[in-house]
Amino acid sequence: MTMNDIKTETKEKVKSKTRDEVTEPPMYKVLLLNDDYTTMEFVVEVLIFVFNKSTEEAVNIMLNVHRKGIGICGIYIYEVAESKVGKVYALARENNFPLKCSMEKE
Ligand code: TYC
Repeated sequence: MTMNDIKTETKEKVKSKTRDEVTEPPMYKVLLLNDDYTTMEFVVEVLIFVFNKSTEEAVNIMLNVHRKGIGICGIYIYEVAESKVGKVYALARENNFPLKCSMEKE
């Protein structure tokens, strides 16, 4: 192996590492679904507590879901989206609301 071969190999390794580091992870939309029983107040609280929304943003998202049937609460990497969906279900269950939430690859 010549010095040039080694240089070329090293450059290739650096290049592919750089490419890996800039590759963005797949993102997931967390969706909230409307129902007739969950209170508006509870949905707003969930959006503030789980999705870190301001009161104004939370009210807008909740009303959008209430009117359209479904709405986006946020877009996250897989693990974060999954954790937020889990938190929504835990809170809904504790409070006896049938609130539904899901995630979808962007
Ligand atoms: N439709 C509910 C009501 O009128 C409010 C609501 C909004 C429920 C958004 C769920 O994801 C939801 N009380």
